[in-house]
This record gives sequence, C-alpha cells and structure tokens, in this order.
Amino acid sequence: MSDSYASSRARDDLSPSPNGYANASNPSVAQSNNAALSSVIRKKLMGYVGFANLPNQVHRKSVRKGFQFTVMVVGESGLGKSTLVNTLFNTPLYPAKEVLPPSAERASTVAIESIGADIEENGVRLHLNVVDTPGFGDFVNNDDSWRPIVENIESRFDSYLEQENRVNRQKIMDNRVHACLYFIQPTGHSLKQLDIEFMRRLHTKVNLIPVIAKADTLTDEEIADFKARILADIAHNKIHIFQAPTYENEDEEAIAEAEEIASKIPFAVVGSDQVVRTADGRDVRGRSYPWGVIEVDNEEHCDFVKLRQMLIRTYMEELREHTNNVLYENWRTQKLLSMGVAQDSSVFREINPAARMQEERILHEAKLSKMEAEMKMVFQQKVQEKESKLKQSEEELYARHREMKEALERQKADLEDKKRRIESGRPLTPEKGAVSISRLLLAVISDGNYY
Ligand SMILES: Nc1nc2c(ncn2[C@@H]2O[C@H](COP(=O)(O)OP(=O)(O)OP(=O)(O)O)[C@@H](O)[C@H]2O)c(=O)[nH]1
Ligand SMILES: [Mg+2]
Repeated sequence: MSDSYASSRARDDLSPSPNGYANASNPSVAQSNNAALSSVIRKKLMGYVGFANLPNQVHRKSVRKGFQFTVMVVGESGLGKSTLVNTLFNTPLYPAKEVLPPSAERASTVAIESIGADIEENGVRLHLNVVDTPGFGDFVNNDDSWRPIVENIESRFDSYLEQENRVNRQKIMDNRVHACLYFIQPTGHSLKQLDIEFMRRLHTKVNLIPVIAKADTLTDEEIADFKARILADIAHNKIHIFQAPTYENEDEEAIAEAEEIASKIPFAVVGSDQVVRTADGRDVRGRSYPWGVIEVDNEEHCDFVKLRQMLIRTYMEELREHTNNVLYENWRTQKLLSMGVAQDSSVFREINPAARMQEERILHEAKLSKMEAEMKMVFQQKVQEKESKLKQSEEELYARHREMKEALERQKADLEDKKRRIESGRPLTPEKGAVSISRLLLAVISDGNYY
C-alpha cells in the first residue's frame, strides 16, 4: 500500500521516513516520538488507511447478531393498541380480537401478554417483543391498575440483573422494556387521574411515549389544544417522558428532524392494518369513512409516521441505550443498596474532581497552618533567646559600669587624699619619703665614715 502519512505535521521531530511513516526502528526518532506522544498530534491523511470502515464493521456485526427490542403498549381497552402495533411493524402480530359475549367471565386484574416475533428488513433481523396490557383501566376501581405493569417491568430488570451476575454471560437475553406507548383516550379535555397516576409510577422505570389514540375522532384544532393541555399536565406533574437527545456535532438535517419529532409529542395516531382505496385510486393503509379516507402513512393526516420514525427508524438505539444506561442503572443501584450491597465511597474519590479538589484544598490549608504554627514557634523561641541575651549583656554592662564607677570613686578619693596631704605639707608617701631620707642619711654617714 502506498499510503503515506501527512505532510502537515504539528511537530518537526516527526519528519516522515522515506516509506511515509514515522521511523520507529531508529532509536533516536523513536525517542523523540515518545516525547511527542505525550501531546495530541493532529495528522492529515493523504491516502486511505481503512479505519473509516469501522462503522461498517460495527454494522456487519450487529446485523449478524440481530437486535432485540421490547415495546410495551398500555391504555384502556379498545383504544387501538393491538391495531397500532400491527400497523407499526407492518405485521399482523395480533389476530383480530374475539369480543367476549356479555355473559362471559372477565379477568379481574390486568393481564400481561407478551408476543415475540422475528422480523427481517433488508437483511437486518429484529427480535421484537410486544408486551400488551389488556384490562388496564377496565375495572370499577382502577387505583392499582399500574401495579402489575410496574411489577412486570421490574421483573424484567431482575431477570437481566440475574443474567449479568451469572458466571457465563455470553448469552444475555435483553427482555427489558425499551419503550412504553401510553395510549390516551381522545377525550379532547386533558389527562385523567388514571393517566397521571400511571405515568408518575412508571416514568423512572421506562421510556414513556404518550400517544393520543384514535386521533381521527378529533379535528385538527381539537388535537392541537388537547396536545397543549396534555403537555401542561405532564410538566405540572413533573413526569419525564422520553425526549430525543440532541448532540452538539450533529448536522442541521438531523437537528431539524429531532425538532420536528419533538414538536409532535404526544403523537396523535391512527392505526389500521387494512388497505383501502382512496378517491384518486391509490391503495393505502388507512380507514375509510363515508366522507373520505384517512391515510395512516400520510403526515398530513396523523402523526403515525413521526411515531414510527422515533420508535424505529431514528431512536430505537437511543431508547435501548437510555433504558440500559439510565433507567436500568438507577434501578440496579437502588436494588443492590436495598440488598445491603454497600459501595465503597473511596472508589469514587478519585473520579469526583470537585470533591478531590476540596479535599486537596483542606489538606493544603492544614499543611499551611501547621507550617505557620511551626514558624511562629521558632520565631518566638528566637525572640526569647535574643531577649535573654540582651538582658544578660545589659546586666554585665551595669556590673561593669558599677565597677568602673567604684574604681573611679576610689581613685577620686585617693587623689583627694593626696591633694589634702600635699596641701597640708605632709609627704605624699611617708614611708617612701622616710626610706629615702634614711637612705640619704645613711649615705651621708657612710660618706663621713669612709671618705
Ligand atoms: N377510529 C379508529 N378506530 C380504531 C383505531 N385503531 C383501532 N381502531 C378500532 O378500535 C377497535 C379496538 O382496537 P384494538 O386494536 O383491538 O384495541 P386494543 O387497545 O388492542 O383493545 P384491547 O386489546 O381490548 O385492550 C377496533 O375495532 C379497531 O378497528 C383508530 O386509530 N381509529
Ligand atoms: Mg389489544
């Protein structure tokens, strides 16, 4: 391959070798390379290397493995849940429902049914699980209608956790609910207490996607008003519904698409798995009325296309990721904590920069105040030493001063004594004078005797 690395290099020490690559066999070059590696080097490729194919590798691998996706549909009976699921996946997942005769016994709790199907499109396999909840809101007292649904979602988390804790984790079946379509009755008013209660109980455990069922029963204005009231109710009750994430480096087209999808929430949908003929002779999936045909796949008629786009075409992976990284993770943490599994908080110390900085600051301050105290002590000691030395020399000075004064006084007294003597005519040193006179006398005598 004649590919060569770039001409525009950030550092001169990485000059290209004749073969085009930085020369790793030359020790001096390798050494300078190591130094250069410490900082990020921006390089421009002049030819094809091959890592641009990485997404294709991921693509091939995921196609081989296939995908698992579980969607739950919740809503009162007859709102068109089964019909919409069939419409969404273009497969008759649910056969036409047998309507029970009036005398038949009815279930007294919410029954949860799960249907699995392997569907394939352009060679991509999707193992789809649809969890249906017939019976929700069907009773005289619907206070606890949400309970079996929450239990079902949690038991799926439980089973995933149990699989994660197995010795062999090669084949993990992800049966967690990735999205929950909540069907709102097209009353045109606002959310009912049952709706609010359900959403409040479930928004932390599942990606909630509210849909207005049977939107063909409302006019355009009614739908717009109804949507605004539903969103206001959701915001007032602090319910978190799934919002498509936006990323900074996305292109304008993707951002516009995300905004358009977000603007349609809650989706006003119409479901139909029947093909009907329009006035202009087209065969479409829709519902035929005496005054015309409502086309399911026509964006002018309903938000079904946008819902499908969000759920399948654009955000299926985001839904799976959010379920795994946020919803399941939170549940797992709480579950393990309630089981008495404690987290060693010191593990987090390293990765919490704010706490770490605070800790370092406290340590630094303690060190500083210790140093300050030590310095103060040394200073005081030195001052004391100096003071005692000064005191000592002061005393010595006083003593010498006293001594000198005494000596001077003595001398003065002596001199005064001499002065007095001189004035009184007495010899200064009588003994000495006596001796010299006697010597004189002796000399005279001896002179007389010998000369
Ligand atoms: N007008 C209208 N009718 C619909 C729509 N979707 C479904 N239906 C009809 O509503 C009836 C009930 O639909 P299903 O899909 O069985 O409703 P479901 O929510 O699954 O009902 P349960 O399984 O009993 O909970 C059927 O007669 C459908 O043809 C829609 O979008 N608009
Ligand atoms: Mg059904």
